[in-house]
Amino acid sequence: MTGRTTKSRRPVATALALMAGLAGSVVAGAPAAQAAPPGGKDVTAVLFEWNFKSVAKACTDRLGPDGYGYVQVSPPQERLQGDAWWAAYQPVSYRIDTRLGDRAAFKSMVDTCHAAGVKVVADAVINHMTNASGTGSAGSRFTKYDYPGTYSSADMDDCKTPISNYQDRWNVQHCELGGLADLDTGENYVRGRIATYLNDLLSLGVDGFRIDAAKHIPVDDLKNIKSRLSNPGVHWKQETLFGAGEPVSPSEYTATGDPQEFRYAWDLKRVFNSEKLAYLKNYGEGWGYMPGGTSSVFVTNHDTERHGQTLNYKDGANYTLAHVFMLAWPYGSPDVHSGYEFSSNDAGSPNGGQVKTCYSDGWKCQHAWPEIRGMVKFRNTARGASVTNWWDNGNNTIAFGRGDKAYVVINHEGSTVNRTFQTSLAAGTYCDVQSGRRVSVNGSGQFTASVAPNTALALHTGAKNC
Ligand code: ARE
Repeated sequence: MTGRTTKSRRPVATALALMAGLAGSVVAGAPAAQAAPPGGKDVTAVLFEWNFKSVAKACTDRLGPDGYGYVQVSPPQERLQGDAWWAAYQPVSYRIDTRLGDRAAFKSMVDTCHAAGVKVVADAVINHMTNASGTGSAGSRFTKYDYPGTYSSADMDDCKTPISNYQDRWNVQHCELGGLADLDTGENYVRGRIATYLNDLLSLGVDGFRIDAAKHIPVDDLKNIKSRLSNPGVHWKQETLFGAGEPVSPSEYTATGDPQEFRYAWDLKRVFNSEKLAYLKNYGEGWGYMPGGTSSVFVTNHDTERHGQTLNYKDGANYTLAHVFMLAWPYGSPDVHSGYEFSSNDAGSPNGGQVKTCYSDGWKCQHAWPEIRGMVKFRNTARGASVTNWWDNGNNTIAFGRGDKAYVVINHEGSTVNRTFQTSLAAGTYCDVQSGRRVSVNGSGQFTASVAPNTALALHTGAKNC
């Protein structure tokens, strides 16, 4: 694209109109500028099945410098043995010792990430234990329902059969998710034991949790557990899949923290694959989603990238541009999933979780993709600024500003768009963090640019020079 200053010689009336335009009327239906989770930098990089040593290096080399607020690590508690990624979701004990690293490696990672200005979210599997027997990743012998030193069969929930009816609250919250031994989180000992595990993680410096299978835990049980923490206000993101007509609603979980809004990711796939980006003008509460200020969002996660309900890394520009939109749009707190190539759904991460370098051994490093990482500081710079200056072509090219802080163009058409865009940015030269080229905004807040097919252009006041 070429950015050049257009000399505007317009009658006063138009200039006044332009001034109004400059003010950038807030776009009706767009979400209000959302509150951030603690710290003001609300983007989380989910380094899925990365070992802790590699996470620490990423914090120093990439996540801190790029402005990520959080890194999320895979479940650190003792798990089933074996490389399959889903072994992590079958706890054997709450000892921190897996293929990803032991307690010392975990603590070192937290300290290193903190030194890089990145907070740490731990994926916490507290709804259940295993659907197997054997020896765990830390050497603990166990059988289903009996986990010596952690739980006995007396601590398991009343229903010993798999969940069979998502229309039945009791079934969903007391039976076994996929046959996994369900903990009786209504019981005092279990609540205390879970709180002890989470407090142990907090003592190692953890700043937040992703509560796995949260909808299978009554919200009152989660409230009780959270009340027992050394930091009851800890960042608390909850995996709560929306289900039409289901009695357990994700919005119940705003009582304990940030529920994840899965519809955001499911609908993004549909819009980017087969509908019109122009429909995104009121994306968020305007589409019936939960309030953005307490919602966690993503383009994909480790389940949905395998099961097809969302876009995934195999979807090319649709996937990349969906991230550009998510990070530019003021709804929710975004997770950027960063995983690895997989040909089978069970395949565990390469090299035992060690990342020698991005883009090798199958590591995808989405968090480091230029189109994505450049939008993290865009988001941080635009925090608190509402959507302004929305424009679309009625189809798959959209553009919008974030007050006088930022402006983005997303061209999901098959042809180049070349036009003069109206922003609320101050005059000056900006770095397009998508292409690395300079763009000049004139005194009327306008710039002219060509944006190639399936690319974006993104300017913000924190990036003036490329
Ligand atoms: C499964 C079986 C085990 C078996 C294992 C290995 O349950 O018995 O031993 O496979 O063969 C992940 C995998 C599971 C795996 C599990 C444990 O995805 O296949 O177990 O690890 O190894 C529901 C829940 C939601 C859950 C999804 C998968 O509501 O919380 O199902 N997602 C989380 C994690 C998963 C993880 C688990 C939970 C378990 O993100 O990675 O499982 O810890 C409707 C409902 C949704 C429901 C959805 C699918 O849409 O509205 O709520 O999601 O159906 O059932």
